[in-house]
Amino acid sequence: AIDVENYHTYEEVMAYLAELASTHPLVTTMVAGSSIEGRDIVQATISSDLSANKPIAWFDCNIHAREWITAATCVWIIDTITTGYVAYDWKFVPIANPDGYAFSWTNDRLWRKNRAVNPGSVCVGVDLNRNFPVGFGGAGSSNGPCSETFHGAAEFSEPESITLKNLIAADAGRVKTAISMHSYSQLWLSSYSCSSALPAEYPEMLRAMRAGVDALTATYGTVYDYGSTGTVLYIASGTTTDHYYKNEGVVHSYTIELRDTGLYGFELPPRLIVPTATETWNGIKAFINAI
Ligand code: 0X9
Ligand code: ZN
Repeated sequence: AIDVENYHTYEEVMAYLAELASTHPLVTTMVAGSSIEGRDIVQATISSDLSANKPIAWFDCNIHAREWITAATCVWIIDTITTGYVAYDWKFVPIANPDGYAFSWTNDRLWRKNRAVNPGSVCVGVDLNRNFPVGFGGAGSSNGPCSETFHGAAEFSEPESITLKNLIAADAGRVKTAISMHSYSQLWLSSYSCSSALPAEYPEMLRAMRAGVDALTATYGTVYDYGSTGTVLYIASGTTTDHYYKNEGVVHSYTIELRDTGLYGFELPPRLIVPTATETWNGIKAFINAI
């Protein structure tokens, strides 16, 4: 069991997932890859029948180290759906950037990137959400290793981004929706993020995002904006969401920026974990019903 009302270290989250897998019939886990410092990148699957090849709802969480509410929300959702939402298989990478996450606990609460040593630079880390191929190296990313949005030496230069790429590719054709959990800003974002261009399926994406946001807001009145990243937020090149959409054909590929809008920012107090997760889950359920 895990105390979902508090934030937890990497080790605590991994211990919880291992315990769930060994005690809960619907839950399996797999080590999908290793971080630069050798930590496991674990995917948890919740399925009532793995042989049925159901559509998959897939989540990456905490690719940005300091965004602790995202792992906490994914853990809360895992804990909640172990009672079964059987039309889908649910897959989560609760901590997609284990080294950065651990560093944000021990050294620097506001660390964002992974912990890659950058040759020729004293600065550490690659922004994993700039390390994917769509628009790699373009607007909203930096070629400077000291930048918070450093895209890395090449697309997929980092083991953490390769791991997510492999997981999505392994389930190609079955992933009905892929959601990257981030914080903060209260936004539900679609492709494209590498430009202000709109995908061909944008009307369908808007309809689905609206269904999710309406149910999320109906929970506690939390206001969300939604739309393509390039029009609602800012242009960001080399992101997960554009990769899942453009290269893996997942139309319902989104980035959700969880609470808040800046009062606490990345340091959302623990008392807001359960409300944030509850409203987010209501939004995701309504969104899933709409697609
Ligand atoms: O800049 C980012 O990577 C994300 N914002 S954050 O404050 N969490 O760092 C936004 C990325 C949006 N990307 C896509 N929708 N693909
Ligand atoms: Zn983020």
